[in-house]
Amino acid sequence: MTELRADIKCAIRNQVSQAVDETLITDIHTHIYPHTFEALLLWGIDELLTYHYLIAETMRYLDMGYEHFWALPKRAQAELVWKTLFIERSPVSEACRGVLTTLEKLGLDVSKRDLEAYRKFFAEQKVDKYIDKVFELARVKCVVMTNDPFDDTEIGYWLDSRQRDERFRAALRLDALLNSWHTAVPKLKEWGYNVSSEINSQTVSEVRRFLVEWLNRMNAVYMAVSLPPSFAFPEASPRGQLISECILPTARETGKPFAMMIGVKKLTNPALRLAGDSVGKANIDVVEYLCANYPDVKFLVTMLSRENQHELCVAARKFRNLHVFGCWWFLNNPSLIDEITRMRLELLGLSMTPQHSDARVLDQLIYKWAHSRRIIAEVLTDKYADLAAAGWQATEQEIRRDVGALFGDNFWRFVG
Ligand code: FIX
Ligand code: ZN
Repeated sequence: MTELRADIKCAIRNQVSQAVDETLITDIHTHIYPHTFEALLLWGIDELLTYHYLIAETMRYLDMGYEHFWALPKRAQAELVWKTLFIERSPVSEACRGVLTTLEKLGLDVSKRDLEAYRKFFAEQKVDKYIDKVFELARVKCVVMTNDPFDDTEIGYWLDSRQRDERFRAALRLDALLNSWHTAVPKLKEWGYNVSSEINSQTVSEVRRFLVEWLNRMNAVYMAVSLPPSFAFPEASPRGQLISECILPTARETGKPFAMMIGVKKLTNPALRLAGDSVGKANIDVVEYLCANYPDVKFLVTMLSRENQHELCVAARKFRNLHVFGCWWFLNNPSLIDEITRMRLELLGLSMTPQHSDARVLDQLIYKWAHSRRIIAEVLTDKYADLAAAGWQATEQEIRRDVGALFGDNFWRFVG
């Protein structure tokens, strides 16, 4: 194989960078909401600074009790994070860097390090126009939310038919149903579903009615759940029975994928609350079992452990009803996005969705996609340069086609 001339690689890099920068993205997993969901939509500098990733990083430096921190007003928490992670030390972590990228892309002077000036800018923003600005800066055309009918606040917005913004698509999140059945039962009963703790035929039928009714109410794109490293299936547990008798038949009946986000150890440090979750290697056999035994069900899968990534790619090579997505949470860092994206392109070609943002704060769309685009563009440049070195020159149109596939077309094609 001949060595590629530097000017050809440079031309490829320019074509790829332009395609990656200009292609509008479908962000297939986030925790953001339209402004009609009011306080559920988090945005602005104080929310950016109190992102749970940054709280975990801040508490590493403080002797302060966790409860003392949580008792502080949001602004005081943000000021403490700012002082600890940005002023007293250089903000080199990915989550810190993300705040700076966001401020810079919004046109604020990061060199001034002036938190009050940044607060003034956000205070001047009108939320509906600001959403437009963020989507435009992030070049995101659509996000899929995380929508939990078991959340006492969120359910009200759905029953009140508040979802009006087509840029925000719904995903029916089922952690309460599947991972906390004993708390789900009384709520389902209160809502008029004739269930009992025993998962008998009546309960199965009523849970399936609940699923279909909420998939329809939300016009949800998929059903989703986060699962521990110990996730097993089949399993003689409420979760095992509910997946087997309710989720999978509903996925088959409606054609809606079942998204499994596997490997999260919930509340390893409960005092950190949302920031207290950790990671563990899961058993890929479970993913392979589900894909093999339910070939007519579509599975969206992301795994939290770096050690699961290679075997997940291999599993996806075996099962076309398995769509791999994202560099989730603790994997959403430049060094790991690079490693995982290269692995996926080398093993799966373009048949996957390389990234989602998991944004919890609206403005994070700006940095999470700016950072990921840069890495994905670099990896794609190398791959197209490898092709060119063998004499295969991808055209600009072909590059744009491929990038569109990675940034949403594959997802929508898989979802159907
Ligand atoms: O289960 C999930 O959707 C996780 O992404 C979240 O629980 C987690 O807190 C997060 O936001 C990670 O980025
Ligand atoms: Zn998430």
